[in-house]
Parts: sequence; C-alpha cells; structure tokens
Amino acid sequence: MTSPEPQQQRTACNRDCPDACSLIATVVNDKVIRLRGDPDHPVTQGFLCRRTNRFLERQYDPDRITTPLMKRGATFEPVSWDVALEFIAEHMLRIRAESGPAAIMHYRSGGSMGMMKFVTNYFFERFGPVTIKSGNVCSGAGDAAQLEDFGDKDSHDLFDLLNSRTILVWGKNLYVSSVHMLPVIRDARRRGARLLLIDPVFHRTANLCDHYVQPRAGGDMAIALGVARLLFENNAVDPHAATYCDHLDDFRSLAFSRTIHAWAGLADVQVAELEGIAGIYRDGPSSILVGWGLQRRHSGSATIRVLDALAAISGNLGIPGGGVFFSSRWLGRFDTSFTRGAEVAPRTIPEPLLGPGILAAANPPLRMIWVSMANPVAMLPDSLTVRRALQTRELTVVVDSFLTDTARCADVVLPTTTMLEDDDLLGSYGHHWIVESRPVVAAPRDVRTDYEIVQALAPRVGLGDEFTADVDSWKRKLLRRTEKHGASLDEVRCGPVRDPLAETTLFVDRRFPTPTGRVNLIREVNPVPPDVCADRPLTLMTLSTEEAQASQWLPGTQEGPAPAIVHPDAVPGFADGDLARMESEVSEIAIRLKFDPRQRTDLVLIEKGGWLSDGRCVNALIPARSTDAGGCAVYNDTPVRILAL
Ligand SMILES: Nc1nc2c(c(=O)[nH]1)N[C@H]1C(S)=C(S)[C@@H](COP(=O)(O)OP(=O)(O)OC[C@H]3O[C@@H](n4cnc5c(=O)[nH]c(N)nc54)[C@H](O)[C@@H]3O)O[C@H]1N2
Ligand SMILES: Nc1nc2c(c(=O)[nH]1)N[C@H]1C(S)=C(S)[C@@H](COP(=O)(O)OP(=O)(O)OC[C@H]3O[C@@H](n4cnc5c(=O)[nH]c(N)nc54)[C@H](O)[C@@H]3O)O[C@H]1N2
Ligand code: SF4
Ligand SMILES: [Mo]
Repeated sequence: MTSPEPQQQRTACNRDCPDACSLIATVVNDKVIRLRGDPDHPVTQGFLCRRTNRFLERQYDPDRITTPLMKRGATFEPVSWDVALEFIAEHMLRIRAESGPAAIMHYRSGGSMGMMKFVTNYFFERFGPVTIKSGNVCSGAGDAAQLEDFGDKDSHDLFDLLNSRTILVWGKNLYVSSVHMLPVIRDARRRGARLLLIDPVFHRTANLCDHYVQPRAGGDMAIALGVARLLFENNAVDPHAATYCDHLDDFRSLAFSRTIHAWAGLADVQVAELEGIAGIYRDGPSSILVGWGLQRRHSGSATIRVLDALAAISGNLGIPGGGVFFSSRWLGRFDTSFTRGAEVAPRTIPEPLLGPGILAAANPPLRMIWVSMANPVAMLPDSLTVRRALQTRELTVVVDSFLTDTARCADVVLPTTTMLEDDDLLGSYGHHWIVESRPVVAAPRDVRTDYEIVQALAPRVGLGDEFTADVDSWKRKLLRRTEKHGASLDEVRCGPVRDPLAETTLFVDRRFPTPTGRVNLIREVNPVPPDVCADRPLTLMTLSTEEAQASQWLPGTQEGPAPAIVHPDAVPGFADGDLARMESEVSEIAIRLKFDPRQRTDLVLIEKGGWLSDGRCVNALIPARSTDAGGCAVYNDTPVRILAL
C-alpha cells in the first residue's frame, strides 16, 4: 500500500447515518491525507458532512487506543493480545460452565453500520446464545409503527421525492442528520414541490421550507388528527380508502373525537395553521419525511401510526411521490440468516433500560458484558446507572478506538480499527444503495477489526472452525440475496450499486403484507402531550449536532459546561452566557445558557452525545423508560428546571 505518489482509493463511511456515503481517500505513504465524497455515487454527489470532512483528526488523534488495556486498580496498563484474550476466554468458559451462557451479555450499537459486525453477533450466538438487547433506542418506535400499519418497514426510493408535489418534513433537521437529502429536496423544489416543516425546534431547515409550523413538543398526534378531520370534512379522503384500509370508521371517529379548535389547542398551533397543513397536504402527491426525534417520546410509536394513517386515508400510499419515509430497509438487503438474534437468545434486556436491567437481572445474574460499536454510558438513558452496571460486573470488555465513558468502565479494552482501516459492506437506512468499505490504510500494529478479534478468540473458547473464513467469503454470504440480480461482490467492488430488489414506490397494488392485506389504521390514542410540571417547566430536547457523530467528538471540542439553548423568557433572571445547573428528576449537570428568541419558551435544547467524564452527559438527566411500542428510548420527554449555580 505504501506509495510516495498520491493514490485515490474508494471506500465507504460506516457511521450510523442514513447517507452511507461512498468516500474517496487520498493516500500517500500509507497515510490518508484527504477524504472527499465520491462524485460517482448518486446520493453522495461528491461531498461529505462536516463531521466526516474532519475525520482525519480522529483517525490520527494521539489519544487513540492502539494496544489492549487491562485494568490494574484504578488505571489501565497495556498488555499483549495473548494476555488479554486468554484472560477473557478463561472468564467466558468459567462463567458459562457455572451459570450458563445467559450470564454473559453482548451489547452492541451502531458505532459501525458494517454488515461484518453481525459476525460478532453470530460469535456470541454460537458461544451461547447469550443475553442480548431488545428494542432499539434509535428507531424502535417508528419501526414498530410501520410494521403494525403496513406489515413492512421500508421507504420509497430517495429520488421518488422528485415526484412529490408536497413534502411534509415532519420533525427532521436535514442540515444535520441527513445532509445528502438536501440536493434531492432542492431538486424537488425546482420542479415545483412545496415544503412544510413541522418541528417544535427552530432550525435551519425551516429556512429551506415554504412553511414552518412550530408546535408544542409531542403535539404531532393532535396535528395529524386535526388534519385528518379536515380531510374528512372537506371530502379530501380517498374514496377507495375503505378498500385497502382496515378500521376506517374507527379512525374517522378518532379524528372527530375533538373539534379542530381542540386539536389546534393540544398542539399549541393556530386553527389556520392546521387548515394550512391540510390544504397543502391534500394537494398531492404528498410524501411525509418523518424524523427520528419525534418517536423518542412516550407515545412515539402511536405518533408515527397516526402519520401513517394520514398518508393512507389521503390516497398517498402506493403512488409515486407519496408514502411515509421513515427508514429504508437496510438490513433486509443482506442475508443475515446466519444469526437469529432475539429468536434464540435466552434472555433480552430492553435497550433503553440497559442500566437498571443489568443490575436487576437474576437467574442467572449478568456476570460479564462485552460491548462493541457502542458507548452506552454516554448514549443510553440514565447514564449513571449504566455506568454502575458496567463497573460492577465480574468482567466488562469494551472494543473501541477511544477511552470513552464506557471503555473507562471496562476491565479489558480491546483496540479496534477505524472506518479507514476496516473491511466491510454497508447498506443504508436513508436510500437504496450498497457500498463496500475497504481498508485504505493499514491499522496500527496492535489494532484489530471486530472480526479479527472474534477470530482470535474463537479457538480459545472452542469455536475454532467457524470463524476461519476470510472476509470476502462472509461478504459473499451477506450478498446472497442480491448477487444474481446485479449486486454481487465483484459488482459492489467496482462501485456503489443500487439494491436491485428494492422497489422505487412501495405498495403499488395497494396490497400490504399485514395479516389482512390492508393498512391497519390506528384506532385509539392518547393525544395529549405529557404535561410539564410547575416544578420543572421546561422540556429537554437532545439533538444531533453537525460537530459529532453521537458521542464521537473531535479532539478538544468538549471543554466547559454544555451549551443549552433557550428562549430568553424561559429563564427569567438569567442572562445570555450565564453558567447554570439543569436538573431533572434523576440528576443534574452544569450548562452554559445560550439565548435564542426563535425557540419556544417551554423547551431547552442541548446536543446529544456529551460525555460524563467531560461533565456534559445529558443522558445523566434522562430516566430509563421505553416508548409505547418498539422499545425506543424516551429521550425527548424529560421535564427539567434551570437553577443558579
Ligand atoms: N451530524 C449528525 N448526524 C447524525 C447523527 C449525529 O449524531 N450527528 N446521528 C445519526 C443517527 S444515530 C440517526 S438515528 C439519524 C437521525 O438523527 P436525529 O438527529 O434523531 O434526526 P432527525 O430526524 O433530524 O430528528 C431530530 C429532529 O426531531 C425533532 N423533534 C423532536 N421532538 C419532536 C416532536 O415532538 N415533534 C416534531 N415534529 N419534531 C420533533 C427535533 O427538533 C429535531 O429537529 O441521524 C444520524 N445523523
Ligand atoms: N439524549 C439522547 N441520547 C441518544 C440519542 C438522542 O437523540 N438523544 N440518540 C440515540 C441514537 S439515535 C443512537 S443511534 C445512539 C447511538 O449510540 P452509540 O452507537 O452507542 O453511539 P456512538 O457515540 O456512535 O458510539 C459508538 C462507539 O463505537 C466506536 N466504534 C466506531 N467504529 C467501531 C468499530 O468498527 N468497532 C467497534 N467495536 N467500535 C467502533 C466509536 O468509537 C464509539 O465510541 O444514541 C442514542 N442516544
Ligand atoms: S456521516 Fe453520513 S453524511 Fe457524513 S460522510 Fe458518513 S455517511 Fe456521509
Ligand atoms: Mo440513531
């Protein structure tokens, strides 16, 4: 690989992001000197987001872990791989023999979205099966909603938005979370599409849209039901809706259970705004781009179900330019049948309840946990309990490249590759393209991929043969579904390939893979957003930032108390820039106030991903709770108050 001449090498971004970009790395003497977006990928379109534009600072951060570490007392000491793996293997075998494999947990998240990471799942399934998580703190509520309503969780092709006359951007900050949707949206606008943003938080996406509605947080169900009522009243419901929807009369009754005034009041918007949304939405084809933030609430799943119902009754399903775009089916593009997950796990712990769940696990208690692709202390609710749970196991192993809040709780930290050193396949949950990631530089000598780690551990725990296959063999296995249709490994190696089996428009025959073949319209909801108490009058919103991928920040960016954005009227007696404390029912952190008069007076906004060790961990304030369905975390329904230091 070493060459003094600049080499251009294609790989892929493996971060937990809907865009799944194709990257071009410029490499000189086995060092990446530049990263840019692949101009030949129709979604990447030659540009990258801010956080990956600066990825080389992370790649070459002197704080990267480059050797296995073991805890001795309160500090870590470097050890050899042999010592680390022997120590782990001895514990795994002993704990399994004494307590059964359920006493071991493998917890993983989305640090890399690479499909090869499922081989680590498989390793623990073969060794156990062991305890794993259930639910999904990221998208569980919305996924469950769409499965319930449509029998599937997938979306139209990204470029089908070009067929929309109207696009409702429902709680989504395109400039931060989905930057590669922006060119498509701009193109749709040039073709005459109108855009409306519904989001309690003011952000830049509002300026891109023709209309902006700023409801109360959690007011979406009331908005959607108010709009549904207006569609019924104005004969704007698809006359054939009853042929492909179950429970149409029940849904109608639900929409008529309150007056338009009452719906507007619940959402804290004007009646004219509801009428405006209804007027625009009925002028289809209309698509709804549903964000992920609004389903991270108590009623998150029911909320997405009401949006699904709105699309169904208005005739916006099964037509180009319509649909409810939540996530595309990235996992389903690949053949992961070698691992069966929760089907065979002896026990699952709901992901949002990981901390208390580990502590409460009995028969057998959880004695060992292996964490990969994740920083649960910083990223899961009730961080202090997650930390305590990890610190108090007999053995906690963390595979990461940095000494995160989670790695600090470990007994053994195993250093792993970055996306520029890894070898993998990627789908996307925001579009239908498949890309291959290739190591563009060698990893530091003592750094291993997750697969190499299980390969080295397997013979030590009696699983020799199954993990000897090379990466390409696994990739071929993963591509078994699509290889005969134009997405074989050879084809993917030549450049990005659209999943040949993915449809452009879903449900064109208006048949749905539900038990009845029709849309399952929601019948009952509690549309009242949770009340803030007089004690804690502000709702905490935890948002993605351009500067980071979840808890993966650039070096030196996390000094001082976390900035908290509020409307000046939300904190009487404080001035812009003041230091303060923010307190929830669970805990408190120090913050620095930043005034923004464009925000609602009942919200406080803070970036997600802060670390406990930096005093910036917002998840320390958030109680461990699951959403109404799908096991998502309730990240955005926490009442807080702001107090003087
Ligand atoms: N830069 C950056 N990009 C990221 C990430 C990151 O950390 N940084 N994270 C990635 C991950 S893990 C994911 S899952 C995706 C999605 O990442 P998210 O950041 O979850 O994505 P959004 O879909 O933009 O959802 C956030 C939006 O939801 C809005 N929202 C919150 N509550 C409500 C509500 O009650 N009603 C309405 N209408 N809106 C509400 C917020 O105001 C915000 O604008 O993006 C990925 N992209
Ligand atoms: N308050 C609040 N909390 C949230 C959210 C929110 O909106 N608000 N959003 C939630 C969402 S959407 C998500 S998806 C989760 C994300 O939660 P996590 O996935 O736990 O978050 P990351 O910070 O991305 O942590 C991933 C870790 O994996 C490491 N890593 C990267 N590549 C690899 C690899 O190849 N192998 C291994 N072993 N490790 C690797 C990184 O260095 C990083 O430390 O956070 C959730 N937390
Ligand atoms: S994080 Fe997302 S937008 Fe940024 S380069 Fe990676 S895939 Fe593309
Ligand atoms: Mo996520």
